[in-house]
Amino acid sequence: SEPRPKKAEAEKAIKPIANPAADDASSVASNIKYHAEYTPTFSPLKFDIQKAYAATAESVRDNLVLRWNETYKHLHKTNPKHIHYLSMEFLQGRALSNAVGNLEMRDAYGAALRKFGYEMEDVYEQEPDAALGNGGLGRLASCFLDSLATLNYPAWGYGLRYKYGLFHQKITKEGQEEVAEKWLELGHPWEIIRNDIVYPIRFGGKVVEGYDGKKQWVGGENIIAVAYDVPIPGYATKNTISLRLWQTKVHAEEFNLDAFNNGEHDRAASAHASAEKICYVLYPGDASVEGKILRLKQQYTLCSASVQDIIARFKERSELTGSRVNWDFFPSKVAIQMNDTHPTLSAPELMRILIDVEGLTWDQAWHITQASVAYTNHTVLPEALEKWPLDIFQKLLPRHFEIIEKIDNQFMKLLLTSKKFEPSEMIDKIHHMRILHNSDVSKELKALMPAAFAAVKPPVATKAAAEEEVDEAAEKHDASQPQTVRMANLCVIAGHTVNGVAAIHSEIVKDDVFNDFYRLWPNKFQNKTNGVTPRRWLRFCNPDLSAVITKWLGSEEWVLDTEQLAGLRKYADDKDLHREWFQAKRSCKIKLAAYIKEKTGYSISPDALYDIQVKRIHEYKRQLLNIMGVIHRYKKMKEMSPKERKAKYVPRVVMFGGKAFATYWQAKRIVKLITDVAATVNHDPEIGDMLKVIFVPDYNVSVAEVLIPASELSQHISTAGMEASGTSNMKFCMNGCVLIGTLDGANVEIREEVGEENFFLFGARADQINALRQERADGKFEADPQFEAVKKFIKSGVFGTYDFQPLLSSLEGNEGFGRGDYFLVGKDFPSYIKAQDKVDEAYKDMDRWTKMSIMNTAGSPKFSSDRTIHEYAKEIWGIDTYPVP
Ligand code: B1H
Repeated sequence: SEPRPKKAEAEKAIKPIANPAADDASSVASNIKYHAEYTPTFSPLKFDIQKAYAATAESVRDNLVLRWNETYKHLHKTNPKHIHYLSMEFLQGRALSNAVGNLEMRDAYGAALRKFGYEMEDVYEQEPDAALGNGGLGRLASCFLDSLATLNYPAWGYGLRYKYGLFHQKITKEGQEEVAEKWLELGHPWEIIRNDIVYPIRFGGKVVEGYDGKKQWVGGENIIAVAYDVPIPGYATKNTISLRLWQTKVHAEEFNLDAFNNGEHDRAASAHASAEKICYVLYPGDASVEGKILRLKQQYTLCSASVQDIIARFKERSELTGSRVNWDFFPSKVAIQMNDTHPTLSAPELMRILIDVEGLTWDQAWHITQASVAYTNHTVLPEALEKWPLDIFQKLLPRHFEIIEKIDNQFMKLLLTSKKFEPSEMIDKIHHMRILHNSDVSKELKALMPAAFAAVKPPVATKAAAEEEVDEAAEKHDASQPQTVRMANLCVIAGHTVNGVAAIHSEIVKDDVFNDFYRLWPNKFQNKTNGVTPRRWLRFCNPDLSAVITKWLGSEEWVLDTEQLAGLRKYADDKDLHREWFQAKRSCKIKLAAYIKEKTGYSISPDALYDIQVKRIHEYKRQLLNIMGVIHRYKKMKEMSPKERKAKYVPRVVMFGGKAFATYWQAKRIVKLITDVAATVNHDPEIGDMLKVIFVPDYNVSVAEVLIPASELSQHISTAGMEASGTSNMKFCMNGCVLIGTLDGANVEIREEVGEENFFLFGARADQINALRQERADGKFEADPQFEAVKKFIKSGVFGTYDFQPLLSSLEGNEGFGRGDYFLVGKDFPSYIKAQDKVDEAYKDMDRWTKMSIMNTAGSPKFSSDRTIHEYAKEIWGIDTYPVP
């Protein structure tokens, strides 16, 4: 490589220009220099790496803005149907490396930065992750945006601009500590404020009726939402779409000058403070009433601003043709996807605006709303299906409450007359399916109910007696129970489509979670198996393996057409490919080892098997099963001679990463157990490189980009039926990592695609789980002696003095809250250990292992989010591709 010139010399040699850089190093370099001088966000004179990052980002942004404006113009002119993806979470990660990759300008930017004495990778590292999400659900939204742009679909992403992203995780002697995250502190070059895109948002107040009978929502707290747009470039296309993030604030006039001058400084700025706190953090704790109100305000802000924006554009584009706005066309121009129940309010908000502001009738508005919105369910965990206390909801959103009440009544009527249920089931179905839980049934409905009963019951003697019976049945559930608004029920009722996120999950949605709704509307339900973008998750994060793939497939077309990866199958036994594949994997492992050394101080050998489990810490994901398996292995090793040890096991590094919700104590104890086990095992001279345990702190998108390429075995070991899909499983699979897992979520489909001989399966199946829990409750469960020995080993204090009893108690007893091993760790333990022994067996034969690895990448085409997005586009949204010419 060429020698690096001195920085000062290099800078002088480059003339700054303002236009976006062309695809050559010197034009890129002058553009970077231009920004260092004329878009300064850091002080002049020095050009340190931070400034290099900022100037490079701005230079790349020029390119994106050009494409962005062209895309907007093209779509404005052609006016096709757009998808609007509403999500409370977007886990974007870093933008610079991704944008340079999608623009296919890696070489030019790399060479330009070298002229200034910097390596591109080091400059990339300067960027903090945009972590506006918790985990899989948020990252899925970001992968979807990448695919929507890449495939040239007309699309918008809508979210909130949280001031603090997901907390940073610090690992101390006490376990996990949370530290506020500050992605905006040094400025965020990837966002552009749109000062002209501002919408009013109201909370509270009351509903008044004008003499024309029209409802009006007045008073209350009034704030505004301002648009910040983030460009989302497609790969190898001009199309660049927007992620529009809303920031809450109030107009300057709300600042109370009088109060301020009277010394009441906080009161003077209270309107500002109240508005701004809405966008402070992602998922504020909602145990308190205050917390619930804030969370609901966040959700309403996202929905109201986005729906107002969508409507404004619809009207603007209708008027372009010179005709009056024809609302009947709305569903042929607008699709709205609700990412889980968090954006549910977009449905009643659309109703409100259409009726109260645009003057449509209820029926018109209902038809338009239903034809536009659709709902994705991401979980079957009952605690995640959102329910808002009715009183809080009604106070904060009185007009929406009225609208929901009417939707609820209309739904109950439909149910009563649907003939899909036996009249004898009807009261229970209403109780289970209606939106307003435990709220009174209106008179009108009560009048309808006797008819429902009459069909099966002997005729009741008098009308009064019939009514009495109905009253009794209808109110059976009402008494003294908390009244709530069930958002999932509203989604299913208001949306035209409901989808699950993996085949098995979508079956559970139909057979279990929403079975009654499925009986009523079988055609509403679909499956859309998740996917991940092969750009970020293979091409960019794993250049070593990508180069091997491209060489053997003869082109880089697989980046857009993952089906081509299947072409690797025919070389799966080729010794030359094996050698190159192994080398690529090894180079990723060496990079990871350096990263681990830097972050944890532990040294790990690149010759060991790298075994990784990264995801949110949750009991159902069973990191506890993994660490107890590690303890079992450690204990066995200690009982063996070095020779026996080598014969049975291969050297292994077991790595964990993931954050626990701040108040999820059991999850935090699991983190503590992992780090305590690591502290003992990693310092045991008898064990050495045969076993190392690593907790990688502060897992996020960028950390995943280092871990996943280096992984050889990855663990996806949730209790069957509980993980809706999982998406990291797909990323590992693409990167030639073999999975150990249960038949849960997308594992089922991954195993089908890669072949069962290339997947380590264990554990109970989803359809056995209920019976197994019952067996346990009946006291019929026989404990596994190895599992009991592991518990005893922990209790003996080998891993220190921390009290793990509250954690171990969850595995003991037969039933009860937090007891009785609800997640069946003990039940699945023996079969897990067997599967892990098979892993060691397989890894001893490097040819066999490398073939398994190749077969995983070759079997991964289905898990591209491009496939997923094409399916949504065709089967749910009804949108077409519009490449910018
Ligand atoms: C998933 C969530 C989720 N499902 C509530 N549900 C949240 C629910 O802050 N909240 O209130 C946040 C997140 N996240 C995940 O979605 C599933 O567990 C994964 O299995 C799935 O792969 C992912 C994407 O579909």
